[in-house]
Amino acid sequence: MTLSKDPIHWIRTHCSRMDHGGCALLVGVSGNAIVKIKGDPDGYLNRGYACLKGMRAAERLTHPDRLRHPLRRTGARGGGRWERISWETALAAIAERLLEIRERHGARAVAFCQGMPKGLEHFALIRLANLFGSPNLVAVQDVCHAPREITGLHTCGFYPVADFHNPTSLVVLWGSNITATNEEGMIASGCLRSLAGGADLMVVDPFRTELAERAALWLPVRPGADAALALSMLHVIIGEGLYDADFVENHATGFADLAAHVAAYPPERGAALAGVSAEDIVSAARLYARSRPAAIQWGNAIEQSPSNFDAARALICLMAICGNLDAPGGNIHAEEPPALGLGPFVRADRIPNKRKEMIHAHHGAIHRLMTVPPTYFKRAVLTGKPYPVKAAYVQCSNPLITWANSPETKAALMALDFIAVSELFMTPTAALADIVLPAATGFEFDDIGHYGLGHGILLARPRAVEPPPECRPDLDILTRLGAMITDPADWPADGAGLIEAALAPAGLDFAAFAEKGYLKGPERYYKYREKGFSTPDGKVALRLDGAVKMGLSPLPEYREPPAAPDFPLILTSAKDPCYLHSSYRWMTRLREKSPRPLARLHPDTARDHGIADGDPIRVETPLGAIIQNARVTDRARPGVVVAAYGWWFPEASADALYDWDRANYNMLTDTETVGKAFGTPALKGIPCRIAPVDGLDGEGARGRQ
Ligand SMILES: Nc1nc2c(c(=O)[nH]1)N[C@H]1C(S)=C(S)[C@@H](COP(=O)(O)OP(=O)(O)OC[C@H]3O[C@@H](n4cnc5c(=O)[nH]c(N)nc54)[C@H](O)[C@@H]3O)O[C@H]1N2
Ligand SMILES: Nc1nc2c(c(=O)[nH]1)N[C@H]1C(S)=C(S)[C@@H](COP(=O)(O)OP(=O)(O)OC[C@H]3O[C@@H](n4cnc5c(=O)[nH]c(N)nc54)[C@H](O)[C@@H]3O)O[C@H]1N2
Ligand code: SF4
Ligand SMILES: [Mo]
Repeated sequence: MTLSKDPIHWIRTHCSRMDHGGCALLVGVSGNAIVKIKGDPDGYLNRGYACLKGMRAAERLTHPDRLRHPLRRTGARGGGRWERISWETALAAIAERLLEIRERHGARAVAFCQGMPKGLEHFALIRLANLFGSPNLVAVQDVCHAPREITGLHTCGFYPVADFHNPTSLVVLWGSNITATNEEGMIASGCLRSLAGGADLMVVDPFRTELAERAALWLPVRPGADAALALSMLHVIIGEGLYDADFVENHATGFADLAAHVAAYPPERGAALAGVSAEDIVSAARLYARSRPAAIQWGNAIEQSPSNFDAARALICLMAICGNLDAPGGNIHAEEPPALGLGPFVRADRIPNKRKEMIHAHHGAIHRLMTVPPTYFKRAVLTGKPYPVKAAYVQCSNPLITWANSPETKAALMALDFIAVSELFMTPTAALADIVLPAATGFEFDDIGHYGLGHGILLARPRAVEPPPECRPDLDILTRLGAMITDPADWPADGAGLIEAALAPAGLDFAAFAEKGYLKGPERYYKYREKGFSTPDGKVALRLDGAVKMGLSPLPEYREPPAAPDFPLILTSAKDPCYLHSSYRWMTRLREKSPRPLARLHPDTARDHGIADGDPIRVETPLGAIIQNARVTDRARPGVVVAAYGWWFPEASADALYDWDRANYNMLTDTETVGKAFGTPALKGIPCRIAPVDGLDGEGARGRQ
C-alpha cells in the first residue's frame, strides 16, 4: 500500500469481488490510495467481521502487473504477443466484429459470458445480450445457485435461504463451508452469531471443517451421496412421526407418495450408500426434526453434480415436512426491498423468444434456467449444433480454469472467431482473447451489491478511490458498447445511469442509498398461511408432478455417483479461504498465505500410497492428471481426495498460458455426462486415483507435469 502524507479519511462501503460480498468495511484512504481496510462495527450483516481476503483486497488495485491499457493480440492466439491500443480503437474493433458476426450468422452466434455474479455488471451484461438479440448469456449458474433456486421455485415457489436474522435452534451446514466461503456473502457472521446465541450445529461434509469441529453432529458423507443421506433422514422422520403433521396436511401435496418412496431408505441402507453410520443418520434425523426452527445452510456440494435436482428436492422435502419453510430461523423466502425488477432491468421484453432460442433449450434443460450452461455452449461452438456460435464477450470470468473439462474449454475458445475479455489481470482465458479491456474493480466505482441474489437485501458499494486512468468499470464499458451495437436510446450515458434506474423504485439516488448503507425487504414469515405457496396448487410439492414433463423424477431419487475401474478413490473440492475461485493467485499477500495447491488426504490414504505431507502427487481421473501437494490430515474422510480448485500460475510464461493445465482441478472434470435439469457436470464426487511423483521437490508441481 502506498504511503501518502495526506490525512486518512474513512469511507464506509461494502466488500466486493473477493466473494459475493456482504461485509461492511471501513476503507481508509489517503490521497487516491487505500491505506487500511477494516470491518465496520456498524455493518448490518457483519458487525465488524471481515476476513483476510477482504482486509487485503486493496492490493488488487495497485499490483504492478495489473492490466492498465486495452490490448490487441498481434501474434497467434495464445502466443502472448500484444499491442497497446486506445479505448476508442478497442471498442470500435469489438463492435465491428460482433456486428459482422450477427450480420453473417445471426445474433445468437454471439455469446456473452459472465462468471460469478459480482455486482450490477452481471445484469447489465444480460441487458446487453437481450438488446443485441442474443439469447445466449453463458454463465456458471449450472453449478452455482440456480439448481437450488430453480428447484425451490418448482417445489415451494421460492428459493429457501437459511435465516440467520432470527433466533434458530439448529444450524445445519450441508456441504457449505461458510467460515471459508461466507456463502452468498452474508452467512458467516450471521451463522456465528446464531451459534454464539446457543443454536446447535450439525455439519454434513466429507471434510472436518472448522465449524465441524464445533458441531454436535458431524456426518462425513461420501461425496456425491447427499441425496441418499437426506432420503434416509426422511425415512426416519416420517417413520417416527417426527414431522409437522399440520403443515403436511394443510400445506403440502404428495406426502403419502414421499413416505412410500423413502420407505426404501432405512438407516442401514442409507448408511451403506452415504458412508456414515446408521446411528448417526437416526441422530441427525431426530436432531433436525426436533429442533424448531432449524436452518439448513446448503452449499455448492448439493448442486455440483448431475443429480443436483434430486438432491435439492430431497433437502427441500426435509425443510418442508419439519415446518421450517418460511419460518423465522428456518429457511425463508426473503422479500426484496423496492428496486427495479430484474425483468425490466435486463429488458427481458426485448427478447420474447429467449426460452426457445437459448442453446440449452435444445437440450431440454429446465426452461427457468436463463443462463446457458458452459458445457452446452462449448458443444455448440465445437459442433455447430443446435446452431453455430462464433464469438464471445467475456466479463468477470476465467472459463479456462473455472469451467469443467478445461481441455474442451481450450478447444472451444480456440475455435471461436472472436473473443473479447474484460479483466483486471492477464489470465489464461484473457491470454486467448483478441482484445483485452482493462477493468476497474471493487472500491473504484459505485455499485449495488446483492442485486438479484434472493437474500432480500441490497448493499451500497460507494467508490473509495479513482481507478487508474485507463481502467474502466464494466458498467461504463457496457453502456458505451451497448450504445455502439444496440439502439443507443436504450442506454444511459454511463454506468451511473443504470444504478440510478435500479434504485429509482426505492425513491433514492445513489448518494442517499450510500448514506443508508443498505436496503432490506420487509420481514414477513409464514406468508403461505394467508395466500398459499406460489406453486400451481398453493402447496409444497413433495411429489412434483410437473417434473415428469421435464423428463425428471417427481420424487427425489438417489443416483450413485459415477464409478470407474482403476479409480478407487473419490475426488472432491473445497474453496480456498484465501482466494476467490481462480482469482488473485497474483496477489502477493494472499499467495504468501496459500502458496500452493493442496490436495488433502487422510493419513491412512496417504500411507497406503506411500505419500508424506507436502509431497507432490499426481491426482488422476479418467479425463486427465494434475499435480498438487499432499496435505495429510485426519480431517479428510479416508478414501477421499479433497483437492484445491482454481489454480494457475501467474508467474509462469504467457505462451504456456500460465501453466493453466498443471494443477487445475477442471483438467479432471468431464462434461460427457451432465444432468438433464441444469446441464451440470460432476465437479464433486468423481472417481480418482493418486500417486507420488518422483523427482519433484517439496515445492511440488512447479514447471513440470
Ligand atoms: N471444479 C470446480 N469448478 C468450479 C467450482 C468448483 O467448486 N469446482 N465452482 C464454480 C462456481 S460456484 C463459480 S461461481 C464459478 C466461478 O467462475 P468465474 O467467475 O469464472 O471465476 P473467478 O475466478 O471468480 O473469475 C473471475 C475473473 O474476474 C476477474 N475480475 C475480478 N473483478 C473484476 C471486475 O470488476 N471486472 C472484470 N471484468 N473482471 C474482474 C478476476 O481477475 C478473475 O480472473 O466457478 C465454478 N467452477
Ligand atoms: N474463499 C472463497 N469464498 C467464496 C468463493 C471462493 O472461491 N473462495 N466462492 C464463492 C461462490 S461463487 C460460491 S458459490 C460459494 C460456495 O461456497 P460453498 O458452498 O461453501 O463451496 P465449496 O467450498 O465448494 O464447498 C463447500 C463444502 O462442501 C464440502 N463437500 C465437498 N464434496 C461434498 C459432498 O459431496 N457432499 C457434501 N455434503 N459436502 C461436500 C467441501 O469439503 C466444503 O467444505 O462461495 C463463495 N465464497
Ligand atoms: S467474508 Fe467476504 S465479504 Fe466479508 S471481508 Fe471476506 S471476502 Fe469480503
Ligand atoms: Mo459460485
